[in-house]
Amino acid sequence: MGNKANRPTKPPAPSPAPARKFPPRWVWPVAVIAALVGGLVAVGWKSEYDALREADPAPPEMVSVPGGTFVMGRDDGPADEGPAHEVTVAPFQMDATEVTVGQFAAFVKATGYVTVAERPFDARKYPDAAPEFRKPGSAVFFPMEVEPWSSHGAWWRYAVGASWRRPEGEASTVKGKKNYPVVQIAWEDADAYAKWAGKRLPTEAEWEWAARGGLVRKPYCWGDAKNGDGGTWHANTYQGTFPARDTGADGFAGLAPVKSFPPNGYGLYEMSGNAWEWCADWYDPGYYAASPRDNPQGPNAGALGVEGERQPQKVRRGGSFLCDESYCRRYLPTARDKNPTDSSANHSGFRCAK
Ligand SMILES: [Ca+2]
Repeated sequence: MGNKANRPTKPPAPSPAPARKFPPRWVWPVAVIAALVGGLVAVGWKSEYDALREADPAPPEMVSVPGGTFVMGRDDGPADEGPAHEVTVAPFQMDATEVTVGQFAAFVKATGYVTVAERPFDARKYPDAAPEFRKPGSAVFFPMEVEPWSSHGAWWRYAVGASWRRPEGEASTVKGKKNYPVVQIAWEDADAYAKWAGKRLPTEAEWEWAARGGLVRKPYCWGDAKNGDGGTWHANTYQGTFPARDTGADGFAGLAPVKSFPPNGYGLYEMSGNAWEWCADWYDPGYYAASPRDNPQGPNAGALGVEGERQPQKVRRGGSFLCDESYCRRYLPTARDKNPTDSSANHSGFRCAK
């Protein structure tokens, strides 16, 4: 029996609000969003590896290259390698290796230098550029199944975000590659580094003289043997089916760290293969017919319209890890190549002289 007086005279109070659940319901969507954002930041962090962490403060090793007279070029090769002609070069110093990622990082760390590939698109300089070229980036090699002679250069793609810090494009880094040649270097970048280091780029004549390492009119920088004959590899080039598959029989499918192959007679490493090396000279395919005998410095200006290129071009030498016997034998000491001063790719680097 209940006590009537105690009966409620008012409607029962609403039951008390249930105790707050912990964690509250809103936590879960927020946590999911936070995890997604965190994941994206982590991925971004990975691609934004700070290349300056590779900076190597040690100055590049240089070797003394004696002066001398030699036969530059050849008459039995591509037209621009002739005529073979005598040239005298004064003694000079040359970097023993291609400039490394570590050495270039030290330069950028000290100066804040921004390479051509990293700079914002310049619409005044390239008013006709297609939309895909209007973001900073550079050329990257993509292996593909094509017949190289009928698809010249099809294996080059413009990769947004490619630069010396990310040589193969946005997802790549130079982490742990301090001793690899720096690549994605335009002539302007190489020249800027050389000036900062109190050096200069070698002339084309110095380069060829140095590449021969004291040998006289030999087909290769190391002598007569083909690269890989008898299992001996002298340079980092391309084996397999170009441009589809590099077997890396020489030990490297792609760039090799500097000093991976034996030096030439002057103590210079990888003058042949690995990365292209910019020279000081403008390129003119007919220059050898008119060049001076003593210390030629190249023509006063680059030839225009060479192979349809609208800009004047600078010489580069030595070939790269993409040179192969079937398509591009330009790792030979006489072989010439050229590119505009603002052009870079993941096989183009440099070394300095003084
Ligand atoms: Ca190789």
